[in-house]
Amino acid sequence: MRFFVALAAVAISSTAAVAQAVPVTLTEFKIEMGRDTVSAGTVKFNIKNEGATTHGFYIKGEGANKGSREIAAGESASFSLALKPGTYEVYCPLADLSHKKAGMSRTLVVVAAAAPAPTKKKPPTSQHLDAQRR
Ligand SMILES: [Cu+2]
Repeated sequence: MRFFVALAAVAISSTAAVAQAVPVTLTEFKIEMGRDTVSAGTVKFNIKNEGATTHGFYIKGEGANKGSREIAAGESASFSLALKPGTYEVYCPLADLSHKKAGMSRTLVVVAAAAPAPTKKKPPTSQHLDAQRR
């Protein structure tokens, strides 16, 4: 019986863990994001460089510290990472941060994921059982 309960819990948590996709477009010298607020959990950044020069995408904050490879003009890259609630800085790390200073900098806000619905039923206490028998 316990085995089945554990399986059900795994099924529920994997459904909830669907990665959220954030489309990102890089140009001179701007970062555009399809959304700038996401829920905590795994976030996948799909990055396209629509500019005329090489750019990159970096995210920093709340312990996260990760970036894409350098993305040549016209090319795309993507990466995923788990984010907890908080405020993150995203920017282009290239050219000694001169792209960032020129405007390739944004803020990404991660909000707490909605609390999962309670799934566990309290087992009836012996008192309840006694009451039902009467
Ligand atoms: Cu850049």
